[in-house]
Amino acid sequence: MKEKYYVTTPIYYPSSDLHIGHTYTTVAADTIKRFKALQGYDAYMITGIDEHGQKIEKVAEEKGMSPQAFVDEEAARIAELWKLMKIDNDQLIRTTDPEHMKTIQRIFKKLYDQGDIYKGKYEGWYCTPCESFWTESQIVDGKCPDCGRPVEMTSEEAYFFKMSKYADRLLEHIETHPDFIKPESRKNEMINNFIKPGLQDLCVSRTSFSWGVPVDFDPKHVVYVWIDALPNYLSALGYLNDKPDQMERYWPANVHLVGKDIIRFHTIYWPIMLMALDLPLPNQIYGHGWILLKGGKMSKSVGNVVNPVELAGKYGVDALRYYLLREMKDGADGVYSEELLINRINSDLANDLGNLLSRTAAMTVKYFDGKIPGQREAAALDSELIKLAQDTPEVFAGYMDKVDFSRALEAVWRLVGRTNKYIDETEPWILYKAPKNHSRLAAVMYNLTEALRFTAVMVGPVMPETGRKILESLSVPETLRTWKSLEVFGQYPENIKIENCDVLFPRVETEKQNKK
Ligand code: ME8
Repeated sequence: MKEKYYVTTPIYYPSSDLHIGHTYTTVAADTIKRFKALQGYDAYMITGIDEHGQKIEKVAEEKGMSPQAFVDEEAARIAELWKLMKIDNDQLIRTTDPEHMKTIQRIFKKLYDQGDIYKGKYEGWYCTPCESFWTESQIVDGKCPDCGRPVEMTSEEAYFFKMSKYADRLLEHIETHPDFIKPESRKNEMINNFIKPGLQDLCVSRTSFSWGVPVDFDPKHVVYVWIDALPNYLSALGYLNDKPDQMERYWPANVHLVGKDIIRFHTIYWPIMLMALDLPLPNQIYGHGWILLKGGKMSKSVGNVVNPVELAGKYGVDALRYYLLREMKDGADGVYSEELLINRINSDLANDLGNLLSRTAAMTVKYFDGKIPGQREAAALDSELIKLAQDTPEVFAGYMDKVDFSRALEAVWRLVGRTNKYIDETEPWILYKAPKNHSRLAAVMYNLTEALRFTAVMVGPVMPETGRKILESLSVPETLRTWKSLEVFGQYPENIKIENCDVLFPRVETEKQNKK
């Protein structure tokens, strides 16, 4: 039986349109899933929508809609966006799904029955747009420390989760599992800023609004935000609900991919909730940085967002996927710029990769009518290219497993660059002139084709369409499109016909370039 790999994204708020920040996380999770599936894992990926809460209630009201009608409409749009972005998610979890709601009610009851949740009174500062409670010491000049907008003092009866009870166990887990929180810097922040100073009990119900999962044994309360949202990773697998039970198959998650804005909830509240439920903890929570615009963080509530549908329409889905994964580095913040995106398309995609494919295909067609002869003469010059091609998959996989897409792609582009250089070094057009050199020419074309096969298999998880197009242009048989097939260079079969191919990535002409 195949080993499993379970990867998740946050479930996003549908209160306004999703932007390239959400697209980044989802593309990243999809790429991990595709890569693991390529390696032979039973890979499972979920994403979803966080549909409850006061903010959704308000937005729906402003639009003159019921909250349910509003979230239904948004969910359909989000599903479209992920389809456009070629996201191969196994489920799109919605917190309004009846099965998810069952899970939440049963978790709440279980935690209440065992004494981890108790009834008390909530008094404190509340930021409505962020749906966050803050203590006196956390607010900054009377404003929300996250978004800088005014907070309101609230007081109401509420249920609380005893966080502090599990703090020591959590700290020990984090300290004994070095990969649990990544990148490293986020781990230190969690330990020093949140866990060590002491955890406060978490407010887990509200009575001031009703758009949420009702607490079934005390229905004037609705379950409050994090305890409704986080268990989506379990409700997807049928935990305490009536969906097919896939807990044993997929839990614990291999990686929860999240932005740094919600790493605290995923590395503190979530593991504590799991401990209370007596469930194993996920292997890793990876908190990536933010995509910033020149002026600061892109955010739905600030309204300065970059629309992925527009970008994909203008530059292509694969180009956008590549740009996002290549430019975001080391889990740090990255600044979005259309100019950089265009540069990546023109240099990495059109110039380096696209030209390599079109030259290779065109030369094979011109010199050998598309069929590389079996009689091939190797030369010393080949070994460097072959070695690099053979070594690259391992380097690539090492970075992919560290969620370091940028370096993984850099490794592939080293191979692409080396392959282009090989064309310059071997000068196929000169070899072609003398028939006695044709067996040498055959070896050159063969090595180019193999190097491109390796490249295509590796880029496939990042750019599914591009990977497939390259493999199809080179008529690579299915059996040589697998990860395992990259173990040995030189498997490309004889008597396969290569055709001239369409341009992979058209160059983007900009006004600046036209002026030159
Ligand atoms: O927080 N750069 O939903 P949300 C990079 N519902 N990533 C970004 C980003 C940016 N500028 N902006 C958003 C919620 N993201 C909760 C989550 S999970 C159980 C509940 C991505 O719609 C990033 O993954 O505010 C971030 O963590 C997430 O979207 C926040 O989405």
